[in-house]
Amino acid sequence: MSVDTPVRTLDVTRVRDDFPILQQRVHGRPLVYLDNANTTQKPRSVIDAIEHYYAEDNANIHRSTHLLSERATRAYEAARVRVQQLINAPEAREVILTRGCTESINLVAQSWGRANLRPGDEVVLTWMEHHSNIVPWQMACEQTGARLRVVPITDAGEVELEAFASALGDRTRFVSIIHVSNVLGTINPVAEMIRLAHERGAPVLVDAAQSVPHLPVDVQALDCDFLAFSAHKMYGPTGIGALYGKAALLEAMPPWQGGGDMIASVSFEKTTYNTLPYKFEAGTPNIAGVVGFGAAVDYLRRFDLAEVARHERDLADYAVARLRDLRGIRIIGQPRERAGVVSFVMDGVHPHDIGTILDREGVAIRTGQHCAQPIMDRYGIPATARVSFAIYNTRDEVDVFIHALHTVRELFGVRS
Ligand code: 7TS
Repeated sequence: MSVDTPVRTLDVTRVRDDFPILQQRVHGRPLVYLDNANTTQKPRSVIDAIEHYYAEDNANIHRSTHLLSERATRAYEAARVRVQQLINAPEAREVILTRGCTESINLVAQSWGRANLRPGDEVVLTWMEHHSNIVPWQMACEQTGARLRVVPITDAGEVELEAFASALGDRTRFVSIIHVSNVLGTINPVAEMIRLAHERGAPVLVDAAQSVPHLPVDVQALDCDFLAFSAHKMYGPTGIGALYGKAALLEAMPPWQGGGDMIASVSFEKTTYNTLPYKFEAGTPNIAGVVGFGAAVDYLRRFDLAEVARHERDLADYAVARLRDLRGIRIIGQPRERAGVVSFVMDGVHPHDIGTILDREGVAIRTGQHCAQPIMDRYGIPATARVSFAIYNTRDEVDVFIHALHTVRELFGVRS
């Protein structure tokens, strides 16, 4: 599909037909898939694009002169342009294709971080980061003598701008913040946070793993310096993702992995590096994954992302309202700006037991710490149960989920 295909209105029944996996039953029940923050399902167009690539075009890219290699290279670079257009990056060379959000953040921490952080410098994060936006910075801090500065969150699960501003100071060298929390659902005011960080001269990375698939994200409007996200959370394949970076910053950064394709010339005395974006793409990449990523971007761009965001917010609000009707449920986080993510705990029942029983009812959710242990510590809980919505979910599915929670309560003898 061309990226110029007109935007289609969100007709969820039709959308569901695009996803073969949703048509099945699990444990004899229709599948209700509410684990989309973990990974989303894949539409037929993405599955077909990957199959077509292997059946028709498979070859290595950027290397050979034969036709298949030309086609593979074209498909790979066309996907980069689709990603560029999705996030409104000024140039395609500012989009580095990586293994995913985690690798994108590690790239910045190891390349920018090791080159620029000095003893005593501070890297500012929030308390609601995913481990993949904590640990890479801890590693860079260990290597350079810099340290983390963590902005607290409120009971509602929000970052207050005053708290954020007061964490910024003369020692702030870098800011790395989550756009949408994968646990609390909070949409952070990142544009304002970026403005405040820039006033201090600190570049900002936005962890957009949970925002790019669910709301309009425009890197020029945000003025972020880096943006990291994964294809598999936006209807694309696993093991692929992107890092956007402003060209001037990327140009100044050293490569972080060496190997084929990232060089201009190599001798035992001296190696010179390739231009952007290839400087950061060492070795044969996941070409089929990138092709699938491009198809996923095409799929997403068929819709008005503001409408998608409203749909998923509606499902979250509906789930919150229905959960509030149940006694013994505590919802973790009540942010005013919320995406389609709701975490909760139930008195007397461990989240893992909730997950197991819901699975028997055909309802797939995630339970545990969601790779965000500091949030669990913040709320004094070991784990949560979490529902997270995507474009194909419905209010009827929320009803099935709530009904299944009644089964959990009955099995555990929790009084209604
Ligand atoms: N950042 C955020 C905000 C995330 O939610 C995740 C994954 C990542 C980074 C890492 O993405 P990856 O594709 O590189 O692994 N979040 C989740 C989740 O909520 N449940 O499972 C994975």
